Amino acid sequence: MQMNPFYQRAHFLTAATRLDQTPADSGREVAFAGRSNAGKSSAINTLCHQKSLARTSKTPGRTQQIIFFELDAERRLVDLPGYGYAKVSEAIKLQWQQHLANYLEYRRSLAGLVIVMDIRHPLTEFDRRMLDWGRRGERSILLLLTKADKLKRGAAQATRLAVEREVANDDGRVAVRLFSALERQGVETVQGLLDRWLEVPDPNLVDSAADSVTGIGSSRS
Ligand SMILES: Nc1nc2c(ncn2[C@@H]2O[C@H](COP(=O)(O)OP(=O)(O)OP(=O)(O)O)[C@@H](O)[C@H]2O)c(=O)[nH]1
Ligand SMILES: [Mg+2]
Repeated sequence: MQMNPFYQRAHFLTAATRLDQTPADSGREVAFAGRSNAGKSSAINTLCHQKSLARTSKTPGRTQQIIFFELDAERRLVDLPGYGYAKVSEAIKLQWQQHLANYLEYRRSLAGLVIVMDIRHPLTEFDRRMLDWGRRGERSILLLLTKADKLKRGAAQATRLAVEREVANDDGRVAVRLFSALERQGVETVQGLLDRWLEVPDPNLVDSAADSVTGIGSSRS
């Protein structure tokens, strides 16, 4: 599978603290949720082949708003605030959870949800709650086991299998993949899933469509 240059064009669109500050709810978007410090922002950067598109940090709680990155007029990636960050007050934690819940429940353009989990601590209580929310909204879900570089290959695969077994579903709406921002593992596979959720135009089809317009290429089948 080839790397899709589409994601490279991602750029900051806006940051929202409340639902009424979010961009127009049209087109399609994929949001990255997960525990604080799990590696959400790093995963977005890696997938978009950019070093500092989304701000990352060694200190948990870096991303405190809903951050929207635009791919094109119809497509966005969304970096959600991490949950479970201990150093903020209970009141703020509850407020974030409410924003998250509202976003997940009412955002119609949300086509898919990526739940980012540190492979060493998969499926925490809040991850499972996110999974339930996502499932309820009939969205595609990816459980992304990141920091896979922290485990040996065999152990990483075993964790993936264990998580897959736990979330086994009949409709195939929940996928489980290994990922590492550090080693760029899983980038093409995850892009392939995002391509489908976001309905990213296949660059080859776009080319051949352009060719058929100019009468050079063979027609699309
Ligand atoms: N070894 C390794 N470290 C990673 C990987 N992905 C992220 N990290 C590190 O984990 C820390 C947190 O990464 P972030 O991407 O900022 O995490 P986040 O989920 O966006 O965190 P919040 O915004 O605080 O919720 C940083 O120190 C990253 O360098 C990975 O694949 N491998
Ligand atoms: Mg972040």
